[in-house]
Amino acid sequence: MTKTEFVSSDSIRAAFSAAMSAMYRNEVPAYGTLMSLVAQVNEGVLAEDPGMKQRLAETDTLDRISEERHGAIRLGTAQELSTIRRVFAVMGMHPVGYYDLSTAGVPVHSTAFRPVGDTALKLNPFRIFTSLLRLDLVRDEQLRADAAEVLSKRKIFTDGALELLDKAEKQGGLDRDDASRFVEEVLQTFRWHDKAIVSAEMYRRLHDAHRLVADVVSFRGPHINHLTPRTLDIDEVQRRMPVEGISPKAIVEGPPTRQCPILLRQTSFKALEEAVAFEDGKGGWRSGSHTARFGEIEQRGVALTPKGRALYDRLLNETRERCRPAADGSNAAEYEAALADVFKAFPDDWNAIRKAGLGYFSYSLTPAGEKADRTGMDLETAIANGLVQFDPITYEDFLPVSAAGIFQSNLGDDATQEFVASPNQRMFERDLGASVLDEFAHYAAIMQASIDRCLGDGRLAAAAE
Ligand code: OOG
Ligand code: NI
Repeated sequence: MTKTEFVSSDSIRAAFSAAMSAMYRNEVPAYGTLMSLVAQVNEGVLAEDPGMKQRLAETDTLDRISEERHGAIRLGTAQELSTIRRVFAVMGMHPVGYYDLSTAGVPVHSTAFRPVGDTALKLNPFRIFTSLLRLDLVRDEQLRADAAEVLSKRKIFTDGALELLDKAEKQGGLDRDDASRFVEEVLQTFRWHDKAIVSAEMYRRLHDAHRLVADVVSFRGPHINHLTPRTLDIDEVQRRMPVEGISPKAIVEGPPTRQCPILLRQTSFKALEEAVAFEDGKGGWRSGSHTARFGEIEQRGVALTPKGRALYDRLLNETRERCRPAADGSNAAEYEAALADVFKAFPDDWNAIRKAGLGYFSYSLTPAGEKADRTGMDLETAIANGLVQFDPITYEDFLPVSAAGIFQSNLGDDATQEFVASPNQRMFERDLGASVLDEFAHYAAIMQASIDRCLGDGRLAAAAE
């Protein structure tokens, strides 16, 4: 009997992300325009910075520079969430982090399904920010019951996807043919449906509760609501979007432009109003519209420690107290100036960030370090003597305030609503059927492992606390 050859989960994820990209460009032409703009800007940056080009070539990421980094979906039920967890696991994507968006007036909580570990991230970094609707935050009891009823009847996965999912779990993998069928079947879950599963009246009631409630409940499935390629110069893409005829959101979310990038900066073009049909109750259709889908770009920097993150959060709050960005962009310049000014308090030098314990770094021996006798030397002395070097660890997760900004700008500018903040990670993990990985613990472990590799031969004494 011949042994079945399974396709790696990394290559299933790569095929899935390529299929999503093709589908989305086809469904949302403005997204194709954004992709070309990103590719042009990235080429321009690389032409001007041969050093960066070489580093990217060395780490084998140059050809994939403008590929998608993430997308997002919004689910309606615990059952959908736990099944999607199993589906993503087949692609090597695991839940990392818990995000409570209720604080920002959005009735969902979320996690990011993503590859974990350097090799998997390098092979294909695609992740899906996945939100679960919180009907418990909707006040109108009748509406809550009606929405739950609609959601309980829909089936967001094809039979083929579910069969192959079972097979993958039983066998511990999928062969080439099954893997490509799996990608095809799973892709169907994320398609756009221009026919709603509710009446215009029901849509209106859901929409009045919150636009996002209408977006989740009214359709047959969780359409992918955006995809996000990586840009090497987010400010430049933001500037050039209007030239290409796409309308950017008012400001870039996250930290300001810096020498040493931290966390995540992102921006998007505003969601498009699209034609949809609602049930008319007589077996026919009534035309209407729905706004949900957009395109986004991201630029990532170093992952911050809890201390660095607390400083980031404090400075961001301080900025927003000085100047709250208006959705129409009227005070965008003022906001950017305030952001740059307030963030002067965040060191903008890798070694300063590292020494202040604000960021996570990966340590390695230099060629001199490999040869030197480092007996009894501590980490800082080894660095000072050029025996150990350090590189920033890239932040691979998301930012709740930025996510809320992205949600808001795509829900319409008047959509800000108050919900009582009520994080409920326990409920989320119960619905997910698993616990989420703690992002800080994860980065800390990567850093510690790199220190241990430098200290491993026992010639270098531990210095990092
Ligand atoms: C998700 C928004 C979060 C991001 O980049 O922060 C997100 C959504 O709109 O469903 O993707
Ligand atoms: Ni996003």
